[in-house]
Amino acid sequence: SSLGKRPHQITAMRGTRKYRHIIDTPDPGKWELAGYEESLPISEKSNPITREMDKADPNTLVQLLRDCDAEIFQEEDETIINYQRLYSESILKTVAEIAKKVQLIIENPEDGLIVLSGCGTSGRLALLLANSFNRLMKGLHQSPCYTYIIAGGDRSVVAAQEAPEDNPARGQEELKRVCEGKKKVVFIGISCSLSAPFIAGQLDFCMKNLDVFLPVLVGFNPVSMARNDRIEGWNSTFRQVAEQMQNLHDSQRAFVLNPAVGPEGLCGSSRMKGGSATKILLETLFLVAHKASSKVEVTEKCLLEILRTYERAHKVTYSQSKKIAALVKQSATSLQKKGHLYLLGWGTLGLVGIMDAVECAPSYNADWRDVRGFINGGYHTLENQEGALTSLGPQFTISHEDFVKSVLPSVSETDTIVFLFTMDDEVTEVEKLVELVKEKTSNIHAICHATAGQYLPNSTKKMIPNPIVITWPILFLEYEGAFIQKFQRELSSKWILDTVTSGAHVLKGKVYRNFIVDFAICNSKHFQRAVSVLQRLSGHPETRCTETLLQSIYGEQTEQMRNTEMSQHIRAAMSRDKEID
Ligand code: S6P
Repeated sequence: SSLGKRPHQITAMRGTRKYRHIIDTPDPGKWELAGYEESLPISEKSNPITREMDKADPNTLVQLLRDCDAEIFQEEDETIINYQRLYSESILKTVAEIAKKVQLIIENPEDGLIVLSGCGTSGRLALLLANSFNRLMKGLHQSPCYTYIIAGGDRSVVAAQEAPEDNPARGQEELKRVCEGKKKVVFIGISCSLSAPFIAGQLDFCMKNLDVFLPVLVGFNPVSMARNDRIEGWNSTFRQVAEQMQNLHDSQRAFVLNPAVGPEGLCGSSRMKGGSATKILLETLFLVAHKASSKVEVTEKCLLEILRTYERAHKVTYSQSKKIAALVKQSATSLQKKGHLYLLGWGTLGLVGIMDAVECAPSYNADWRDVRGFINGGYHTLENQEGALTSLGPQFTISHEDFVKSVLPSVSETDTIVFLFTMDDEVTEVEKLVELVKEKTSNIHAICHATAGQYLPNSTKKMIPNPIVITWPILFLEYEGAFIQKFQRELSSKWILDTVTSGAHVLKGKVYRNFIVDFAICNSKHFQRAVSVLQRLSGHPETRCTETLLQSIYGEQTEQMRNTEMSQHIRAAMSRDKEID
């Protein structure tokens, strides 16, 4: 019945839009209606847009994911459930309030620290953002005051380690370690799905030490949808922690920053929209905090100006949809033929490539060698705290030299290589590497960012026949302008690569409707997701689906294992290679 009312609701909603949008933001999705997959948080719902993506061709796939990404910028619709969204007043107000607290740290860097923490993609983004803003500070001759924590340590930056996110005690230990001796700490805990125990532990610790810590929770579900199952070895659930945080919100002793951005295009894949929204939200927040410290008042207008540049980036990026689709197709062909996809990036775009590559293993049960990312200068350019990790094994080799030495000799015509760079990088270096790769495969692609007036040299064009060249307008802004431009390029590359890696796996047959049906169960979130996917596909109740999953993990011994801890199920699942397919 509520569906029947949709046309009116859409008209009403159009009338209430507050901002002139840069992209055509979609009308509210069916997922916003009461009753749509009611028991699931937004981050785990299946997006109605991509319901039939498993049957889509590359062009359609790109359009569908483009529309899902556009939901990030959609406004709240008071006629439906009233989720707060990126542009909602409540969110803008919270961003401004947190920015003021961050500003205090920026102005007193000796005693203070801003800590960004996350698991998986959220942890990699913590590294990327902390480094960006430290660089911004150094450029202003200020002492850098950002740092990051990633569950599992730096090795998780370049290789997926999904298990450490289940450990709240480790989260606390890490937090205590990085904050030692600091008098004021703004702690930003990122958990897109409001679920990671590692982050719950840290927020809990902050709330017990409010004299030093200001905890901020960033994610994309309402608090009432935060995960509520027992955390092993811990006495509260994520939801309880989030509720406590919410209670401290009004007195500004803690903040929850959680706009809804809609379900992921691929069910539960929070690396995609969740990751992009994290980047948009936090970069905006820190940028205004830095502006404020140079005496520019933080106003809603100033926040909106920055947010709009990201909305513009969406439009600019997806104006290349045809070429992106060609890259999706080529990458899928490589993966289908048991070939590889290699992403060779310069500067922070190298990290964006690594981020996308690393997630293919846990997301699609892919081999870590299937999709790999490399960065010029390796760990030196990555600027991670623990320095070079190359000695840990081949999975940890990430420089272009490593690629040339240990991967290139076996590259063949079945492999696809993507170069990721900006026209401000040393294009001659790019050409040198293309020259080497060309001897092995003709499947050479590029994502290249230019500023209006910059053109790719003819010599490069000859080597890379059909590059995706994204030309950005010149931003006549003060010092921060250059950073905004860099952030846009990173996000644009992320959007393209998310689409390429996800699209390629969809075409490879890893997805049924928009459910990933072949993924590795490496943590409790994956276990629950597996049960929930089984439920939605079979229509059977939760208990029966849990039973089926346990059977597929333990085979004969299911009976004895039924009452053991979740961590045991995960260990057992990880020692098998087949889970729910
Ligand atoms: C999701 C990705 C994961 C998540 C990680 C943290 O696509 O595979 O690595 O980033 O599980 O998730 P969250 O919801 O706590 O940010």
